[in-house]
Amino acid sequence: MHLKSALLAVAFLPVFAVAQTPKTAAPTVAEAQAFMDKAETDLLALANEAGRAAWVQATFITDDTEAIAAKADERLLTRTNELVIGARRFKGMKLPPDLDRKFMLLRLNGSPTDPKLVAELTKVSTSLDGMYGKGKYCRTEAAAAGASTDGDQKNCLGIDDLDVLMAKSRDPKELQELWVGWHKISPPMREKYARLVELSNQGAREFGFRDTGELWRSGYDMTPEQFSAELERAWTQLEPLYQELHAYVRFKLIQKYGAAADRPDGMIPAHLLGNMWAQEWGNVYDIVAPTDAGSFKMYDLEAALNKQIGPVSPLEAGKKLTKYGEGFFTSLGFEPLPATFWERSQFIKPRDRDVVCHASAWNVDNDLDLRLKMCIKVNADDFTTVHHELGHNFYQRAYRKQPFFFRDGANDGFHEAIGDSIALSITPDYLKQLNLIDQIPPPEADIPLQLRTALDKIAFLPFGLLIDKWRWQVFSGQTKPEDFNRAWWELREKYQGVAPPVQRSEADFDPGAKYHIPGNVPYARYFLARVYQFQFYKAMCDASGYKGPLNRCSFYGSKEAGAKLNTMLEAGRSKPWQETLKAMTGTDHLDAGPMIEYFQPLYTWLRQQNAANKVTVGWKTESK
Ligand code: X8Z
Ligand code: ZN
Repeated sequence: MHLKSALLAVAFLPVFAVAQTPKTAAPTVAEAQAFMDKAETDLLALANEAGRAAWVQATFITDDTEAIAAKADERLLTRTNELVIGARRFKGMKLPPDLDRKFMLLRLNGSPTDPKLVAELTKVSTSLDGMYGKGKYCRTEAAAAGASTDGDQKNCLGIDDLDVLMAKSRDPKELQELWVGWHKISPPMREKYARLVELSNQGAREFGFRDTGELWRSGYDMTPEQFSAELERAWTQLEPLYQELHAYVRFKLIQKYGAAADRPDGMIPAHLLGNMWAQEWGNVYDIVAPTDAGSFKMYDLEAALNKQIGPVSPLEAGKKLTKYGEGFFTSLGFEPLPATFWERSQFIKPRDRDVVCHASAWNVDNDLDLRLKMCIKVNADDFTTVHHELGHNFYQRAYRKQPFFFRDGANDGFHEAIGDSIALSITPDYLKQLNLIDQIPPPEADIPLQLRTALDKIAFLPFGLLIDKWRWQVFSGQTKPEDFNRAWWELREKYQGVAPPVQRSEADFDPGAKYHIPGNVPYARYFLARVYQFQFYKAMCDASGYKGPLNRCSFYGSKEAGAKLNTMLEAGRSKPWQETLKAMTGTDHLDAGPMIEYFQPLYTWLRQQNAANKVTVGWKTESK
């Protein structure tokens, strides 16, 4: 199932239905089992229909495909509602553990029970997704003059093109122009988003949750309060590392850009970090590279990939980039992807229609119909993203034999972490084995290499945390629609220490310019994944017999690491994630330890640099 459909399969249950349930004899375990069997059969069929419709919509956005996808989601949600209501009969019964767990998972659903409202919810939700997919920034002739874009004749750029320009441009004026241009796609989403929040909350409430945020936080085999506390605990462990990185990067950006990067409050302007959302900063490595790394010069992965892939069509290039990811998994002992994956995936942006370029991985029939949907460009970011997405696909295939309710990640953070834990093995050793680089860098390259990784991994943490902090406030009503943008920037300033490049107001709707808000995809999963992936990576390095500093480990080709991973993947969501994690890593909780171990040398180095440069660590915000 497509991840988003899985989450849309979150439905509701009306109170009046309880009263309508005829009074019968106490139900038996056999009846509960029969009820669940039927539920799984029905939901599988409806989820597959919704998955197929969602695929066509995401790869060909039109009013018709939106209507078809919304209708299929409506059918899925309506049936889910009926089942959650029907399941009330079995509440409180002593059931075999697997059956009990399936009922628990079924109850993690809640959408409005009024048919009109559920229809409206799926329409609003599909339409927001389409608005993001269709989003473009059309540059004026003057703005585009001198800029290297491969946009179409009207100079209209989709997010795939903008990603490249944000990564490569070193002109603060141009970066600001692109940032402002893209953020114009979202004000028209504001009203619809506010309605989505109302409708989704109504559903959650009908089913006994305080609001949609609480419903989302309930899916982690612990209470919602415990879940929030887990996130805070991990963030507290990692925040000092983020702060040092922030201070160092800010210092280097000021050296490069001068006044354009220098704010008296100590924050970094959000357009200067090589990424539209300042969520990952690896693209500005060249600006912040250490000057004391001896003769080591960072390799240019993009150039190396392009050279090896050769002068082929963009589609061939996209497939070849994907093959690197598949090759890693097969080296661990996994079967190659099915032929249909290569036939049915969307590897590149089609020339003549709107699609959702934001990368995703699908299993359209919850069996072997695996697909990737990307608008691939051959560069370092998409190389990582391909591994990320294939992690989803290999997970989907591994748990496909589980019953329907267990065909999912142990939790959604696991799903997001698999491919990334593989991508951590893209070390110089690995790149050398693939003939992408000629020489293994010397030991003094470790700090630069760790810095390059930290710019993506550590820089992401506060962003990964704040997106759902914003949404939880919105769902709970603490943040009202008239404060959407103010609350957004308060969190971005507080957690990330980044500031908007130009004045913002409630005429803007900046959250809507980030896919997961209009896409309605929960985001705490990515924060979890940033931490879990180092736990998984360490476990697989250990399984492969690797000894040495964690950041140099690659378990490429290790069948032992692969077997360990496969055991975790095959289990799907059949057990509480704590048990699955324990079997994999020996630990039963989210643990920042391996991530901190990985970056320990860099942390020491950053502190030395910041002290030597007399840099103030931290920043001031009005809300702090
Ligand atoms: O959305 C994604 C994946 C698809 S699940 C490409 N990611 C987050 C993002 O882009 O914001 C991966 C990293 C974080
Ligand atoms: Zn993902």
